[in-house]
Amino acid sequence: MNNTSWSSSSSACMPCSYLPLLHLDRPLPTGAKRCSQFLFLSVTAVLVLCLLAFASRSTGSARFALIGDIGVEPAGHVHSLPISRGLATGVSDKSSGSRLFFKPSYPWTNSMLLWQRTSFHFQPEKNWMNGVDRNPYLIVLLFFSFLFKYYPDGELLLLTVGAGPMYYKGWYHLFYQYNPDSAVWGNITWGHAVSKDLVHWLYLPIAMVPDHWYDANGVWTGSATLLPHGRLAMLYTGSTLESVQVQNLAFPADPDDQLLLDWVKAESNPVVVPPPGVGAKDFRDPTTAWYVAAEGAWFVAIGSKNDTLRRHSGIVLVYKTVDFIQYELLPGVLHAVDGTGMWECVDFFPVATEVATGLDTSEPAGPGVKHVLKASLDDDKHDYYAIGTYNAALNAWEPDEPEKDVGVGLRYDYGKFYASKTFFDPLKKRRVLWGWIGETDSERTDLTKGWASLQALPRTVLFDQKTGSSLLQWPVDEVDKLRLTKNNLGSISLAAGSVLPLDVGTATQLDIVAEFALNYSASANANEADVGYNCSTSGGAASRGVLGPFGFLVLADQNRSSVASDLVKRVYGSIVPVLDAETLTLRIVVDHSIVESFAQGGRTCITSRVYPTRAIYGAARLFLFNNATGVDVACKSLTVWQMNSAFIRPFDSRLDSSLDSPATKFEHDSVFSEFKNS
Ligand code: DQQ
Repeated sequence: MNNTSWSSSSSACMPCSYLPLLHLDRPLPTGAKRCSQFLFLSVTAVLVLCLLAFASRSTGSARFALIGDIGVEPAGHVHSLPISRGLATGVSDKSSGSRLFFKPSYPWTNSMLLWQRTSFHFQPEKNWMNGVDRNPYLIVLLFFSFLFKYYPDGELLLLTVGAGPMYYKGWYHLFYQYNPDSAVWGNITWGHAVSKDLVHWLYLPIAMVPDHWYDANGVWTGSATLLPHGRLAMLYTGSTLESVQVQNLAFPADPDDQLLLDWVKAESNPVVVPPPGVGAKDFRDPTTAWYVAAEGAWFVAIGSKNDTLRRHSGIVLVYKTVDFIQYELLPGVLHAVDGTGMWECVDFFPVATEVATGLDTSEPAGPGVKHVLKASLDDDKHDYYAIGTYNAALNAWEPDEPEKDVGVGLRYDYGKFYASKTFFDPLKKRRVLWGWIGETDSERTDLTKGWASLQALPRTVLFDQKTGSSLLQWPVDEVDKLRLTKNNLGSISLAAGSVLPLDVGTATQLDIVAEFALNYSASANANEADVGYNCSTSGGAASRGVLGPFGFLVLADQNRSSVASDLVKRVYGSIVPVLDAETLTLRIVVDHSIVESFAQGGRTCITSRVYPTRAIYGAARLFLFNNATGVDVACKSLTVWQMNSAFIRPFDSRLDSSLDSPATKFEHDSVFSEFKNS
């Protein structure tokens, strides 16, 4: 690409030395198909987030939107063999290492790699972490755009581009899969950190290590269950000496220790082994148990797969227990979906359908209560969920909409987000979702920088009462306390083919909230011209359609933000329903190498990892753009906050020994009072 100036509007011009966001001489795609569920586009910089919208021809119908974003890709020599030990010990590859095996290495500098470390997302001080262990109560980028097209059947489509903490006696606890020796997966132990607010974290010593035959190959994912009278049962998967996946029980050495520093593994371990017909390496990640009063027992779900009859089904087995030592496998399966393969990190929890509040995991099914089943699909590394009806007596759960079943329908996040888990926070009566965000660079680079992977922002999860068929995910309120300088940029009209630099100061830690007004009549006229935008082939935010894309360029500079090629480059996208009387809203949280986006209050979310080589430190900037050829767009309101850094550091008994706080006074027993007499 040559250094030509480009712009077609009254807004600012940006010189480009690469494929420009607005390349005016490029022919528009014709006869394009409707946007599909996903938008994968190759873009050079870091990550791109796009929104495409399809305007409704009819009135009164629901409108939908697709949102998405783009991941990036450097030069060098073929690196050595991947070091991750996942495949050998019975879990799939956890990093992008193998895919980048033959990519030449980019000469990353220390300052580039240092910049990638986040400031308010949880990550260990060093080395590898992955999915969290559960508890009872858990660019550059970027182009963000919308594209509108009339949809003949009258829907407005907007196309765009873990396991959790537990609350225990005043502290949120996070246990996570951790390799103390290296920045790649292996030697999995339980890392441990505590927080008073889910934002500021204190590292504690490793909670559990592989030190028995039944977990010699790793202390894998587990879940805690708070029992009546403050007792705590921790079930986790151990990979044995022979790499058989078994379930083990552990409990706190001192239940009065608010920090839960020491754990005792039960003498009766393993408490559950793979049942007949289940593969020795396909049986892992026990859920938090839920209490079924009619049975006087606790139920625990475990993910697996059934490859008989070439079904390749993801399945959920349920065990019944009274004492967490003896377990009975219930007949049948809670649920199965053919073709979806191994289900990791299964989660099963109730949601209130008529009130905006979280429910304890043991809340029974009934009027106003539905159950969410979530699985992390080992085959494609995405977290899928469905909302449905649970019948404890039949050991059955059925989705409300079979066509949107687990693994074939909705996802928590349409970007990089996996092995998530929820927990019920009794302090704030909310259900909190935490996802694990892997790297999309190479293992080689991870080893150089000395760390890999982090946690997404904890998200409050609610049933979406407006759609009646999806969840809403939103960063926990405590994240707002990190907001510093507020830039209220008011209302901005953006002509087709323009880019507007936004003066918000340093642009590496931001919280961006925007509301867009869509010009439906203009969109209707544009649609008449039958010029479309195909998400699969459009080339990301750099390509143009009559109606867009439009949105934000995050962590951008005036050239391609990253010239590295040893990265996974990908465009992410999905549909966002925009209902009648709703405007299109968007929140984007930027924290160095991670960008989390929430459309329509969290109806659709996309998380990206980004590794700019240029738009870092003072060079990172924020732009609003409209890449449409025919339709202006109005950003009705735009507010951008600088974000503070969180305190994430080792626990210091001199500074942190005062455990008194309002949270400490919380009587967690009261939450389980319903079980006390059972
Ligand atoms: N990670 C754990 C497993 C789980 C997987 C091993 C999810 O228990 O299935 O580190 O990424």
